[in-house]
Amino acid sequence: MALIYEKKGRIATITFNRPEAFNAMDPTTLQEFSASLMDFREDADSWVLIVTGAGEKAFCAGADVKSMIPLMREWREKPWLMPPSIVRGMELAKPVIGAINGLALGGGCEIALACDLRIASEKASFGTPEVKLGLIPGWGGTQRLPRMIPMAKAAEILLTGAAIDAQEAYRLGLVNKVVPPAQLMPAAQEMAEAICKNGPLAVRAAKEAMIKAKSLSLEEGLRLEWTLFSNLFLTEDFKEGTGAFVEKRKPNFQGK
Ligand code: CO8
Repeated sequence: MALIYEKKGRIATITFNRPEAFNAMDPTTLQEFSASLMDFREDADSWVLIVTGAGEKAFCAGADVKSMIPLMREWREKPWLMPPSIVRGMELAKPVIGAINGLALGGGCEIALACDLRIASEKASFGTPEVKLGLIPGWGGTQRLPRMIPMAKAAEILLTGAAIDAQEAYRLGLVNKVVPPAQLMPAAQEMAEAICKNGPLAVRAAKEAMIKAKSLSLEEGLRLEWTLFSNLFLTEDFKEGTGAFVEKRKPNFQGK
């Protein structure tokens, strides 16, 4: 299996599983990735997604240069052949945690950047080597990176194609924490569980407000926040959360 998609309680996990090719994304993996994202999006019982790679060497070395890149070239001339864009698939209301276990290069780095939170193994590294292939990132790298780290560092990564290690990524604020390899999945799980304790509709509203803030004026953003805030008063989760606080018990959120 090029990709493993599992669900346990409220947490779903996608694992890129082509260790023989540094978990590079071939057409099958891309299709399975898109299908898993769509399933997670529609599944009312799955609240948080963790994305990781099999083994300790690679999270994902990007698009498979041998099988995927030629196909992408074909799609350029026949855009109707394009599968659902992974970028579109990752525009999820629900939170996504990247558990970056090793090399995250090209499209792999871009998938990591599209996650809301990133936990890196000490063995992780991040880079956009597309320029070495005569390409540029096509899954959001040129757009997300300069919005996430200082422009000079983004330019260094995007223009030289050289990767940065996990500690440098942490220093730049690109990852939330760096942990030893054995601690990676437990740390991602712990973060996912912490999120799952909260009202899921509130978590999604917070994510929406936060992401949209980047392309709105402060005035527009404050109005959006007020609309999302006001809408949450109408939810069962709001009644449950406030009721549980007053009754000094744990809330039992249903996402309604
Ligand atoms: N594609 C295909 N095969 C790969 C890839 C890849 N991206 N990465 C590694 N492999 C394969 C190698 O071909 C090799 O296979 P084989 O043993 O059959 O020859 C095997 O993995 C081991 O690789 P190396 O021998 O090169 O091992 P090293 O330890 O020397 O190096 C690296 C590992 C650093 C991962 C190196 O292989 C490398 O640089 N790989 C290419 C990484 C890269 O350039 N990624 C960017 C690809 S382009 C991209 O992602 C664009 C995304 C945007 C698309 C937008 C579409 C809409």
